[in-house]
Amino acid sequence: MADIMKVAIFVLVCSICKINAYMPKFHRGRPKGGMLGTPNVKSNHALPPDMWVTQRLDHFNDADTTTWQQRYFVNDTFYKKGGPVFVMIGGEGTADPIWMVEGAWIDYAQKFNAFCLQLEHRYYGKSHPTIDMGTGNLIFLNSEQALADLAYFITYAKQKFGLEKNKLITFGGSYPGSLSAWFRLKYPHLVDGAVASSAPIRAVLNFYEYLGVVTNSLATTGPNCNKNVAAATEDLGSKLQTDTGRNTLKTMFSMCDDLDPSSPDYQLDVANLISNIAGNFEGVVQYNKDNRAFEGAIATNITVDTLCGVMNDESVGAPLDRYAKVNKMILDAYSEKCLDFKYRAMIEDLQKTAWNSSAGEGGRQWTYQTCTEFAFFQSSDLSNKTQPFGSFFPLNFSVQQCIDIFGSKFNRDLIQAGINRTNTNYGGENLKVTKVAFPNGSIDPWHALGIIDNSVAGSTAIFIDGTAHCANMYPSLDSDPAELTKARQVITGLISSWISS
Ligand SMILES: *[C@@H]1O[C@H](CO)[C@@H](O)[C@H](O)[C@H]1NC(C)=O
Ligand SMILES: *[C@@H]1O[C@H](CO)[C@@H](O)[C@H](O)[C@H]1NC(C)=O
Ligand SMILES: *[C@@H]1O[C@H](CO)[C@@H](O)[C@H](O)[C@H]1NC(C)=O
Ligand SMILES: *[C@@H]1O[C@H](CO)[C@@H](O)[C@H](O)[C@H]1NC(C)=O
Ligand SMILES: *[C@@H]1O[C@H](CO)[C@@H](O)[C@H](O)[C@H]1NC(C)=O
Ligand SMILES: *[C@@H]1O[C@H](CO)[C@@H](O)[C@H](O)[C@H]1NC(C)=O
Ligand SMILES: CC(=O)N[C@H]1CO[C@H](CO)[C@@H](O)[C@@H]1O
Repeated sequence: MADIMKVAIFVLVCSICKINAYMPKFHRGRPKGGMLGTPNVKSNHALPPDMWVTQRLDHFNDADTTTWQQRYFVNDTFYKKGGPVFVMIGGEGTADPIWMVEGAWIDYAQKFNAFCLQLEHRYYGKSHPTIDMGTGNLIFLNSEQALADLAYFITYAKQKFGLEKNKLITFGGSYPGSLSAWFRLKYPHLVDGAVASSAPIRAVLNFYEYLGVVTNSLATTGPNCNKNVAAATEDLGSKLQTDTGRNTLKTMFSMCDDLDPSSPDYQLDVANLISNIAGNFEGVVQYNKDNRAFEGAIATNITVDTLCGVMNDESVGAPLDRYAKVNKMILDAYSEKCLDFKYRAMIEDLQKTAWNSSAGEGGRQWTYQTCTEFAFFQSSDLSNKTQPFGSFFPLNFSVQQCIDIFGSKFNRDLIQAGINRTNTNYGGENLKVTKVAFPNGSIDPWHALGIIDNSVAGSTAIFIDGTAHCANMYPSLDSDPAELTKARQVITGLISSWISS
């Protein structure tokens, strides 16, 4: 049953990506499907059915009584009377019921006899508060409304399932990791402890540090990988200057279209092209070896070692040939015939407002949240040439997308004001919160915006050397690094102390 569903999902996702691949595989640090991937396991368990809760559209306007239906899942198999309630917080993609039967939190649930719930985030998956994703309708898409959804859902579910007196722990990875910490901050009477995995808790306009961590991660394989990427970038930059060079690049990188310097979009096309090529490395680093698969389990065998193995392989040719080979490897893994880089086509995809449009899997919604609340723009602006991907996709490139997708109002000032508001509202890295565990991985580019030491009194930073984004959430394997196993044990100890105090 689960396998049939996974095949169905796989076919669906892939039919979308074949019809239309203008949306990069990796956009704003987010792979299609969302930042927390699907556990990379073949599950024999039947998946629980969709359940629905009625929610207010606007939790902050008592005069607006409009409601909508939000999806959630239940697994009560492990529950024994008096056990805790565990809530997995949904994020910037469809909530996947496989998390109800697999993952580290399910192991904890078994150990602690917990009642498990997962709530899908508003505007993602099947949780549609408005008729479409028109820009005017997206004003109800933000983290504060999502936290209020969670508060009303928890109150409702505790009553419905007779769990009023039970302790409650929230779980989340990546953006939902931040929600997990922020929920404990805003609604401490509803939650007794929180696990906030790889949580970017500080909003920031120019997240140039991201490529810095990617660079450091590539450097773990030795100094040559970054050197060869830098050499490839330099060659690429000079080939862009001539017609012959541009034609060579088109063939080498299997581009779908010609690079046309007379087009008014030429600079944006180049920025998009190079940001997509760098995205090959970003996506692999962000999810290196972490027992996870997104988009139907493709490309999980491509690791940092694979990429750097190719970049350092002189038998392939010059560094630019090796860079092109990496690109081909990723295109093949996703069954894409050619590399799309047309900026306008990508923007048109992201402008579509129907729930069933290709960017409706979450690309448009997450872009809106980055343009209004968090930014996290992964630019190539790292100073002093300390990353090897060139300076082709500056901050301005990300800001321009907000304007082109949502309208001229969504300019840099609006984005910066949103960031200020987010950090004022939650505290940024000065977040004052207790009983929250913040696991992060040393090679995860997002850890640069996480809690980086035990400076948050009453909460616990858990540093996992050598792992990537949200690694501690996926099912454990015998082959897991000792650090990861230890992190899971620390989390178990914390949960035990939160539910017994
Ligand atoms: C809960 O998860 C366990 C472990 O995967 C599974 O055996 C069980 O069928 C699940 N229960 C429900 C109601 O989904
Ligand atoms: C990854 O696995 C696929 C399918 O099994 C295989 O075709 C591909 O060559 C593998 N790639 C690498 C880099 O090992
Ligand atoms: C999307 O939904 C609309 C209206 O519900 C329908 O007319 C259209 O055919 C659907 N498009 C796709 C690609 O499924
Ligand atoms: C630039 O990087 C080099 C080598 O890493 C370092 O020696 C130099 O001080 C840096 N310059 C600035 C302005 O940061
Ligand atoms: C980005 O730079 C281009 C070219 O310099 C300029 O035309 C455009 O207005 C800039 N966009 C933003 C949002 O600053
Ligand atoms: C955001 O905050 C910074 C300082 O924290 C301030 O200098 C800036 O003017 C603010 N920007 C906006 C648009 O609110
Ligand atoms: C909370 C946490 O684990 N922080 C770690 C994140 O990564 C940095 C750098 O690798 C560590 O220094 C932090 O301790």
